[in-house]
Amino acid sequence: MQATVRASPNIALIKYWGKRDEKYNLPAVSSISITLDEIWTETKINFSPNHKRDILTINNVQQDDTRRVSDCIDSICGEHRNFACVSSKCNFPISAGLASSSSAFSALVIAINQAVNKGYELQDLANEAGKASGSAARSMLGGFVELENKKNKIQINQLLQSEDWPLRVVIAITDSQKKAVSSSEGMKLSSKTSPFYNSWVKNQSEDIDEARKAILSQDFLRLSEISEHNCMKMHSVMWTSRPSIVYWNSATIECMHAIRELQKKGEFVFFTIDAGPQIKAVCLPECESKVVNILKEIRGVSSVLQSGLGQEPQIK
Ligand code: 2P0
Repeated sequence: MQATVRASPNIALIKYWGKRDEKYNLPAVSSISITLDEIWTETKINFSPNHKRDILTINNVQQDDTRRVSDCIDSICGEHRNFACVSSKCNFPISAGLASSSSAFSALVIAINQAVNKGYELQDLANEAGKASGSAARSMLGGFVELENKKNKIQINQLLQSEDWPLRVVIAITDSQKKAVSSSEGMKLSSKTSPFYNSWVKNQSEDIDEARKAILSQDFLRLSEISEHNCMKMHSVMWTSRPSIVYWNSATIECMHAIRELQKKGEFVFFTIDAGPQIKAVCLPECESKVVNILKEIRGVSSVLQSGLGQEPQIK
Protein backbone atom coordinates (compact mmCIF):
# COMPACT_ATOMS: atom_id res chain seq x y z
CA MET A 1 0.00 0.00 0.00
CA GLN A 2 2.87 2.35 -0.62
CA ALA A 3 4.89 3.62 -3.58
CA THR A 4 7.46 6.26 -4.47
CA VAL A 5 7.66 7.90 -7.88
CA ARG A 6 9.98 10.55 -9.30
CA ALA A 7 8.71 12.72 -12.18
CA SER A 8 10.03 15.79 -13.97
CA PRO A 9 8.17 18.93 -14.96
CA ASN A 10 7.63 19.75 -18.58
CA ILE A 11 7.84 23.02 -20.44
CA ALA A 12 5.27 23.77 -23.10
CA LEU A 13 6.54 24.99 -26.46
CA ILE A 14 2.99 25.27 -27.76
CA LYS A 15 1.02 26.41 -24.74
CA TYR A 16 -2.13 25.44 -22.91
CA TRP A 17 -4.12 28.48 -21.73
CA GLY A 18 -7.87 28.12 -21.22
CA LYS A 19 -10.26 25.32 -20.32
CA ARG A 20 -13.16 23.87 -22.29
CA ASP A 21 -14.54 22.09 -19.23
CA GLU A 22 -13.82 23.28 -15.72
CA LYS A 23 -15.29 20.27 -13.91
CA TYR A 24 -13.04 17.76 -15.67
CA ASN A 25 -10.30 20.35 -16.22
CA LEU A 26 -10.18 19.72 -19.96
CA PRO A 27 -7.98 22.16 -21.91
CA ALA A 28 -9.42 24.44 -24.58
CA VAL A 29 -6.39 23.82 -26.79
CA SER A 30 -3.93 21.05 -27.58
CA SER A 31 -0.31 21.63 -26.54
CA ILE A 32 3.24 20.37 -27.11
CA SER A 33 5.95 20.16 -24.46
CA ILE A 34 9.39 18.86 -23.55
CA THR A 35 9.92 16.85 -20.38
CA LEU A 36 13.00 17.84 -18.37
CA ASP A 37 15.38 15.60 -16.46
CA GLU A 38 17.66 17.32 -13.92
CA ILE A 39 14.77 18.88 -12.04
CA TRP A 40 12.14 16.67 -10.39
CA THR A 41 9.51 16.01 -7.78
CA GLU A 42 9.66 12.79 -5.78
CA THR A 43 6.38 11.70 -4.21
CA LYS A 44 5.84 8.96 -1.68
CA ILE A 45 2.36 7.74 -0.83
CA ASN A 46 1.37 5.41 1.94
CA PHE A 47 -2.22 4.27 2.54
CA SER A 48 -3.13 2.96 5.97
CA PRO A 49 -6.33 2.16 7.90
CA ASN A 50 -4.59 3.89 10.84
CA HIS A 51 -4.53 7.31 9.17
CA LYS A 52 -7.41 9.53 10.34
CA ARG A 53 -7.27 11.82 7.32
CA ASP A 54 -5.11 12.52 4.29
CA ILE A 55 -1.83 14.19 5.20
CA LEU A 56 0.28 16.12 2.71
CA THR A 57 3.80 17.40 3.22
CA ILE A 58 5.70 19.35 0.58
CA ASN A 59 9.43 19.77 1.17
CA ASN A 60 8.89 18.62 4.79
CA VAL A 61 6.22 21.26 5.50
CA GLN A 62 2.77 19.89 6.36
CA GLN A 63 0.05 21.54 4.25
CA ASP A 64 -3.33 22.66 5.66
CA ASP A 65 -5.13 22.21 2.36
CA THR A 66 -5.05 18.67 0.95
CA ARG A 67 -8.10 19.12 -1.29
CA ARG A 68 -6.45 18.81 -4.72
CA VAL A 69 -4.47 15.76 -3.64
CA SER A 70 -7.44 14.15 -1.86
CA ASP A 71 -9.66 14.74 -4.92
CA CYS A 72 -7.05 13.10 -7.12
CA ILE A 73 -6.85 10.04 -4.82
CA ASP A 74 -10.69 9.82 -4.66
CA SER A 75 -10.91 10.00 -8.42
CA ILE A 76 -8.61 6.98 -8.85
CA CYS A 77 -9.53 4.92 -5.77
CA GLY A 78 -13.13 5.93 -5.15
CA GLU A 79 -14.24 7.64 -1.95
CA HIS A 80 -14.33 4.44 0.15
CA ARG A 81 -10.63 4.09 0.71
CA ASN A 82 -8.01 4.30 3.40
CA PHE A 83 -6.54 7.71 4.07
CA ALA A 84 -3.10 8.40 2.69
CA CYS A 85 0.05 10.12 3.79
CA VAL A 86 1.65 11.88 0.81
CA SER A 87 5.09 13.36 1.05
CA SER A 88 6.51 15.29 -1.87
CA LYS A 89 9.96 16.77 -2.39
CA CYS A 90 11.02 19.12 -5.15
CA ASN A 91 14.58 20.12 -6.10
CA PHE A 92 13.43 23.43 -7.65
CA PRO A 93 11.19 26.42 -6.62
CA ILE A 94 7.48 25.56 -6.50
CA SER A 95 4.50 27.71 -7.65
CA ALA A 96 6.82 30.08 -9.49
CA GLY A 97 6.07 29.26 -13.10
CA LEU A 98 8.34 26.23 -13.27
CA ALA A 99 5.47 23.80 -13.78
CA SER A 100 5.85 22.14 -10.37
CA SER A 101 2.25 20.94 -10.55
CA SER A 102 3.10 18.97 -13.70
CA SER A 103 5.76 16.88 -11.98
CA ALA A 104 3.78 16.69 -8.73
CA PHE A 105 0.54 15.32 -10.16
CA SER A 106 2.14 13.02 -12.73
CA ALA A 107 4.18 11.47 -9.90
CA LEU A 108 1.11 11.31 -7.67
CA VAL A 109 -1.22 9.47 -10.08
CA ILE A 110 1.42 6.84 -10.85
CA ALA A 111 2.21 6.43 -7.15
CA ILE A 112 -1.50 5.96 -6.32
CA ASN A 113 -1.96 3.44 -9.13
CA GLN A 114 1.12 1.53 -7.98
CA ALA A 115 0.29 1.61 -4.27
CA VAL A 116 -3.26 0.32 -4.63
CA ASN A 117 -2.62 -1.85 -7.68
CA LYS A 118 -5.37 -0.27 -9.74
CA GLY A 119 -3.96 -1.38 -13.08
CA TYR A 120 -4.86 1.85 -14.89
CA GLU A 121 -3.47 2.27 -18.41
CA LEU A 122 -1.17 5.19 -19.28
CA GLN A 123 -3.87 7.22 -21.08
CA ASP A 124 -6.31 6.80 -18.16
CA LEU A 125 -3.65 7.97 -15.73
CA ALA A 126 -2.81 10.90 -18.02
CA ASN A 127 -6.47 11.92 -17.87
CA GLU A 128 -6.40 11.64 -14.07
CA ALA A 129 -3.23 13.76 -13.92
CA GLY A 130 -4.79 16.28 -16.31
CA LYS A 131 -7.91 16.51 -14.16
CA ALA A 132 -5.71 17.63 -11.25
CA SER A 133 -3.50 19.91 -13.34
CA GLY A 134 -3.76 20.28 -17.11
CA SER A 135 -0.02 20.36 -17.76
CA ALA A 136 0.62 17.25 -15.61
CA ALA A 137 -0.72 14.91 -18.29
CA ARG A 138 2.27 15.83 -20.50
CA SER A 139 4.79 14.79 -17.82
CA MET A 140 3.53 11.20 -18.08
CA LEU A 141 5.87 10.74 -21.06
CA GLY A 142 9.48 11.71 -21.73
CA GLY A 143 11.01 13.69 -24.58
CA PHE A 144 8.70 15.66 -26.87
CA VAL A 145 5.03 15.21 -26.01
CA GLU A 146 1.84 16.28 -27.74
CA LEU A 147 -1.34 16.57 -25.71
CA GLU A 148 -4.24 16.13 -28.08
CA ASN A 149 -7.76 17.24 -27.32
CA LYS A 150 -10.27 14.44 -27.92
CA LYS A 151 -14.00 14.32 -27.28
CA ASN A 152 -14.48 14.44 -23.48
CA LYS A 153 -10.86 13.49 -22.82
CA ILE A 154 -7.25 14.08 -23.75
CA GLN A 155 -4.63 11.84 -25.29
CA ILE A 156 -0.86 12.10 -24.96
CA ASN A 157 1.54 11.06 -27.70
CA GLN A 158 5.31 10.97 -27.69
CA LEU A 159 6.64 12.73 -30.81
CA LEU A 160 10.34 12.03 -30.18
CA GLN A 161 12.29 10.47 -27.34
CA SER A 162 14.74 12.65 -25.44
CA GLU A 163 17.73 10.78 -26.97
CA ASP A 164 16.42 11.43 -30.50
CA TRP A 165 16.97 15.16 -30.20
CA PRO A 166 18.83 16.01 -26.97
CA LEU A 167 18.12 19.73 -26.67
CA ARG A 168 19.18 21.60 -23.54
CA VAL A 169 17.12 23.99 -21.43
CA VAL A 170 18.56 26.89 -19.44
CA ILE A 171 16.15 28.43 -16.94
CA ALA A 172 16.87 31.93 -15.65
CA ILE A 173 15.17 32.42 -12.28
CA THR A 174 14.20 36.07 -11.94
CA ASP A 175 11.88 35.70 -8.94
CA SER A 176 11.14 32.52 -7.00
CA GLN A 177 8.14 33.88 -5.05
CA LYS A 178 4.73 32.25 -5.42
CA LYS A 179 2.90 33.81 -8.36
CA ALA A 180 0.14 36.34 -7.65
CA VAL A 181 -2.42 34.86 -10.06
CA SER A 182 -2.74 31.06 -10.30
CA SER A 183 -2.92 29.54 -13.77
CA SER A 184 -6.50 28.38 -13.20
CA GLU A 185 -7.68 31.86 -12.12
CA GLY A 186 -5.74 33.45 -14.97
CA MET A 187 -7.25 31.14 -17.58
CA LYS A 188 -10.76 31.80 -16.32
CA LEU A 189 -10.19 35.54 -16.46
CA SER A 190 -8.67 35.39 -19.96
CA SER A 191 -11.52 33.31 -21.38
CA LYS A 192 -14.07 35.77 -20.02
CA THR A 193 -12.37 39.05 -20.78
CA SER A 194 -9.58 38.96 -23.38
CA PRO A 195 -10.73 40.11 -26.84
CA PHE A 196 -8.00 37.83 -28.25
CA TYR A 197 -9.08 34.67 -26.46
CA ASN A 198 -11.29 33.21 -29.22
CA SER A 199 -8.69 33.69 -31.92
CA TRP A 200 -6.04 32.16 -29.62
CA VAL A 201 -8.16 28.99 -29.34
CA LYS A 202 -9.13 28.98 -33.02
CA ASN A 203 -5.57 29.28 -34.36
CA GLN A 204 -3.87 26.83 -32.03
CA SER A 205 -4.11 23.81 -34.34
CA GLU A 206 -1.98 25.59 -36.99
CA ASP A 207 0.77 26.15 -34.41
CA ILE A 208 0.51 22.54 -33.22
CA ASP A 209 0.88 21.23 -36.79
CA GLU A 210 3.85 23.50 -37.47
CA ALA A 211 5.64 22.58 -34.23
CA ARG A 212 4.99 18.86 -34.74
CA LYS A 213 6.55 19.04 -38.23
CA ALA A 214 9.54 20.98 -36.85
CA ILE A 215 10.09 18.41 -34.11
CA LEU A 216 9.72 15.38 -36.35
CA SER A 217 12.21 16.86 -38.83
CA GLN A 218 14.44 18.18 -35.99
CA ASP A 219 14.39 21.62 -37.59
CA PHE A 220 15.58 23.91 -34.78
CA LEU A 221 14.90 27.26 -36.49
CA ARG A 222 11.39 26.23 -37.48
CA LEU A 223 10.65 25.11 -33.91
CA SER A 224 12.20 28.28 -32.56
CA GLU A 225 10.01 30.55 -34.69
CA ILE A 226 6.71 28.84 -33.89
CA SER A 227 7.47 28.38 -30.18
CA GLU A 228 8.33 32.05 -29.60
CA HIS A 229 5.30 33.12 -31.63
CA ASN A 230 2.96 30.86 -29.65
CA CYS A 231 4.43 32.06 -26.34
CA MET A 232 3.94 35.71 -27.29
CA LYS A 233 0.36 35.01 -28.38
CA MET A 234 -0.44 33.39 -25.03
CA HIS A 235 1.05 36.34 -23.15
CA SER A 236 -0.92 38.74 -25.36
CA VAL A 237 -4.08 36.98 -24.22
CA MET A 238 -2.92 37.31 -20.60
CA TRP A 239 -1.96 40.99 -20.98
CA THR A 240 -5.30 41.87 -22.61
CA SER A 241 -7.36 40.20 -19.89
CA ARG A 242 -9.20 42.51 -17.52
CA PRO A 243 -7.57 43.09 -15.11
CA SER A 244 -4.39 42.48 -17.05
CA ILE A 245 -2.25 39.47 -16.08
CA VAL A 246 1.45 40.29 -16.44
CA TYR A 247 3.79 37.58 -15.17
CA TRP A 248 6.97 39.20 -16.49
CA ASN A 249 9.36 41.50 -14.67
CA SER A 250 12.13 43.67 -16.08
CA ALA A 251 14.69 40.82 -15.94
CA THR A 252 12.33 38.62 -17.98
CA ILE A 253 12.42 41.22 -20.75
CA GLU A 254 16.19 41.72 -20.47
CA CYS A 255 16.66 37.97 -20.87
CA MET A 256 14.39 37.94 -23.89
CA HIS A 257 16.46 40.68 -25.56
CA ALA A 258 19.70 38.87 -24.70
CA ILE A 259 18.41 35.71 -26.38
CA ARG A 260 17.41 37.71 -29.45
CA GLU A 261 20.99 39.10 -29.58
CA LEU A 262 22.40 35.56 -29.40
CA GLN A 263 20.09 34.55 -32.25
CA LYS A 264 21.41 37.44 -34.36
CA LYS A 265 24.92 36.07 -33.80
CA GLY A 266 23.80 32.71 -35.17
CA GLU A 267 23.34 30.83 -31.89
CA PHE A 268 20.69 28.12 -31.86
CA VAL A 269 18.55 29.25 -28.94
CA PHE A 270 14.99 30.42 -28.38
CA PHE A 271 12.96 31.51 -25.35
CA THR A 272 9.67 30.56 -23.84
CA ILE A 273 7.87 31.96 -20.77
CA ASP A 274 5.03 30.43 -18.75
CA ALA A 275 2.77 31.66 -15.97
CA GLY A 276 5.66 33.22 -14.09
CA PRO A 277 8.64 35.54 -14.66
CA GLN A 278 11.27 32.88 -15.38
CA ILE A 279 12.80 32.65 -18.85
CA LYS A 280 13.33 29.23 -20.32
CA ALA A 281 15.95 29.18 -23.07
CA VAL A 282 15.90 26.08 -25.26
CA CYS A 283 19.14 25.51 -27.17
CA LEU A 284 21.42 23.08 -28.94
CA PRO A 285 24.05 21.59 -26.57
CA GLU A 286 26.92 23.46 -28.26
CA CYS A 287 25.28 26.82 -27.43
CA GLU A 288 24.47 26.05 -23.79
CA SER A 289 27.53 27.55 -22.09
CA LYS A 290 27.17 30.85 -24.02
CA VAL A 291 23.48 31.04 -23.07
CA VAL A 292 24.26 30.37 -19.39
CA ASN A 293 27.08 32.95 -19.30
CA ILE A 294 24.91 35.66 -20.85
CA LEU A 295 21.76 35.01 -18.78
CA LYS A 296 23.48 34.74 -15.40
CA GLU A 297 25.00 38.23 -15.81
CA ILE A 298 21.62 39.91 -16.33
CA ARG A 299 20.53 42.13 -13.46
CA GLY A 300 17.64 40.46 -11.61
CA VAL A 301 18.61 36.90 -12.54
CA SER A 302 19.16 35.22 -9.18
CA SER A 303 20.17 31.79 -10.45
CA VAL A 304 20.31 29.65 -13.54
CA LEU A 305 19.15 26.03 -13.76
CA GLN A 306 20.26 23.71 -16.55
CA SER A 307 18.52 20.60 -17.75
CA GLY A 308 18.42 18.13 -20.56
CA LEU A 309 15.33 16.34 -21.76
CA GLY A 310 14.19 13.44 -19.64
CA GLN A 311 12.17 10.28 -19.41
CA GLU A 312 8.71 9.35 -18.23
CA PRO A 313 8.19 9.15 -14.43
CA GLN A 314 10.21 6.45 -12.66
CA ILE A 315 8.86 4.17 -9.96
CA LYS A 316 11.47 3.89 -7.21
C1 2P0 B 1 1.49 25.25 -20.20
N1 2P0 B 1 0.69 26.65 -18.32
O1 2P0 B 1 1.09 24.80 -21.30
C2 2P0 B 1 0.84 26.52 -19.72
C3 2P0 B 1 1.58 27.74 -20.13
C4 2P0 B 1 1.06 27.93 -17.83
C5 2P0 B 1 1.36 28.73 -19.03
O2 2P0 B 1 -0.13 24.62 -18.09
O3 2P0 B 1 -5.22 25.09 -14.12
O4 2P0 B 1 -0.94 24.62 -13.46
O5 2P0 B 1 -3.89 23.29 -12.98
O6 2P0 B 1 -4.80 22.93 -15.29
O7 2P0 B 1 -1.39 22.62 -15.00
C6 2P0 B 1 -0.26 25.91 -16.18
O8 2P0 B 1 -0.75 24.68 -15.90
O9 2P0 B 1 -2.97 24.58 -14.89
C7 2P0 B 1 0.10 25.71 -17.58
P1 2P0 B 1 -4.28 23.94 -14.30
P2 2P0 B 1 -1.49 24.07 -14.73
O10 2P0 B 1 2.41 24.71 -19.57
